[in-house]
Amino acid sequence: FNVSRVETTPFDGQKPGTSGLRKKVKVFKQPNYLENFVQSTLNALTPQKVRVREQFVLLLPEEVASLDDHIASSPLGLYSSLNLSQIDEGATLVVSGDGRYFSKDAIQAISLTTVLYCMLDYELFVGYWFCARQPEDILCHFIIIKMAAGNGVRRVWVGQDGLLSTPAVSAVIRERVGVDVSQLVSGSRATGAFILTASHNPGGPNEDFGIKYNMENGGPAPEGITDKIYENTKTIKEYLTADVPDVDIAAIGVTSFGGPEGQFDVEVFDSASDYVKLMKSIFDFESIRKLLSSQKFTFCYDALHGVAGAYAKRIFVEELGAQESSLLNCVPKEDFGGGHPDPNLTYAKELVARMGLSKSNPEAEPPEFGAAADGDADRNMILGKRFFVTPSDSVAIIAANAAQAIPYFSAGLNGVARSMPTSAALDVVAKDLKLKFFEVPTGWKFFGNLMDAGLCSVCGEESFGTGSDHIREKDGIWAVLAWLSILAYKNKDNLGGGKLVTVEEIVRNHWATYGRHYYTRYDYENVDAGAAKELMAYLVKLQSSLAEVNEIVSGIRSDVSKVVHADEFEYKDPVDGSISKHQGIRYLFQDGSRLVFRLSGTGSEGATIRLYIEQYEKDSSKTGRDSQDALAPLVAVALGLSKMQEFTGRSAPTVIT
Ligand code: VG1
Ligand code: CO
Repeated sequence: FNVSRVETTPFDGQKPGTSGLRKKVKVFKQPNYLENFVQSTLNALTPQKVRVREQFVLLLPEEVASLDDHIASSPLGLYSSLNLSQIDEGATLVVSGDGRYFSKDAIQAISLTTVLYCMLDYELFVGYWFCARQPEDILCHFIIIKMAAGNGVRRVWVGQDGLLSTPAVSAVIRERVGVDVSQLVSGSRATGAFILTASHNPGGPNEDFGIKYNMENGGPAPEGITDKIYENTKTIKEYLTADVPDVDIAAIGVTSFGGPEGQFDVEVFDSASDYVKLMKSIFDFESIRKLLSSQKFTFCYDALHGVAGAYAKRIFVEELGAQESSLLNCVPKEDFGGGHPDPNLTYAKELVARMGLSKSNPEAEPPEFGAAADGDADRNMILGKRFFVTPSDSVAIIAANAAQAIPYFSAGLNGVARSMPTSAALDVVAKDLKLKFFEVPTGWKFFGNLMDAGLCSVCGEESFGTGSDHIREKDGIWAVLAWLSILAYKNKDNLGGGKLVTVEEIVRNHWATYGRHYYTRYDYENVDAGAAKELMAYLVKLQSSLAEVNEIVSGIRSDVSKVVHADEFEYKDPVDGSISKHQGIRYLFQDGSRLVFRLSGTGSEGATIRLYIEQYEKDSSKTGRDSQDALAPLVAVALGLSKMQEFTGRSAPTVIT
């Protein structure tokens, strides 16, 4: 194939948000829009990450102790542009030798940079979560494949039909099981991924599309990279692409092409097998199978027509013996069947009704356990019979039970972490189990560094995201398997005779032990962006006088405690020292209650204001209240303090979770 340079001009607003770039489909469809973003991303990576080819061996003279010494003593400074630590850790780099005469010169002659540009191998993994969403999605695959070829990438991996869940992409970057390792320099690892998803946002010609880049650890690109990508999008002048013919991504197999820099392969592989294998290595499938196939236990899983459907049948039905009728909406659809693929009490209507939680339509005998996923299957909602588990409680309960119930954690947890707006239920467990604990800004990218450094095993967000260090994304099906493991463990002696321990009992017992964090989130979607900014600015300004704040608070409700601290959340990454500012406005009360205000970074239109409300109740006689009742005073304070209606014109939120 031939490579060509295509001239282009920048687009405004290509700033990756909380989780990549998300825009309306029609925005993405503009000529060059996607190409600009992809090229800007490739340009934001070190050349080594994109163009590394073939393993190479350097013969070092014997008197040179290490490559570092050698680089330091290089008279021509030929290595100066090469930072070895920047080379993809997966690309196997072997440097050794007998040091005979001329070795030094030979090494100098083969400029490392030249070698890296021309000879090192590299695998760029393009993971698509949902090929057939739109004809233009398929087009989108081809655009990226061609650009990858044009940029000197050696090999692209694609899930069959372009389907891969976000957690499966993360898993596959980290390890491709069953790949012919001898063909890959970096063993079974890839160096990065483009994930095509707008996650829980609706899909279809008039809805959202999205793209994000994940790094070689399997996690979302950190802010340092996304900032660079954004800068690149503002100045981009050209992109590279190749005239590679379209590849049939429905058929498993490798297609090879010859290009100016050598061979380029596109490999299409089964979307589920790597992920299934990983899950089997984490959980005790045999004990979950006993539970799921027991007559006493009933189960229901709703994929909301997202990509989780591609995994649900394999895992829950084929591997674990659940009834096929327990799967709802498990056929992936390009528009999610017209629904909003967000697993919460508002949007997962069918599941909510089936679980007996819909007031208008109480089901006679709901299943014992129900769960749902979002479009790209990284989110989860956990339900018991007529019972909702808040995501903040869910991660705390998983952490409290992991070591007993999940083989992967049998040696105990390294530590736990939550996003700032997530309730402090996890904090209490961490304290009790004497675990390291971290509070990070919203967005999964902040957990990755902690996990890479071995500081965190289990983490979660209030936004229905739960996960562990098995990958570097949140994982919807993992969370369901974690809950099923806990249920299987607690019921291992009850499956024959005796009464089953229910989801509700597990949660209520947890509250009795640790206290309960009443929690709710109000979302005001598609608010005028200017009005949302003004509201946030007003809240920041208000923070300068706690006396004034408390006067307002007590004027609204005399039965809430005092605000003792208010700030804008700022995070210093303990691993790389990077600082993230303006991560949400917090009002902290004397009794541990909190109000948090944030602007969403995943919307595609207007602004979304998120208001998080939390109150801690230690007294076990008071942990059984209805959460909206318990939180009513704080809600009133939050709405009054922020002048929500005045700024936004909204008398009620769009969604309450
Ligand atoms: C939301 C959630 C956040 C989550 C992010 C991505 O972000 O609040 O917790 O990590 O979505 O989830 P924001 O900025 O809109 O509040 V997903 O399922 O889109 O990958
Ligand atoms: Co998602």
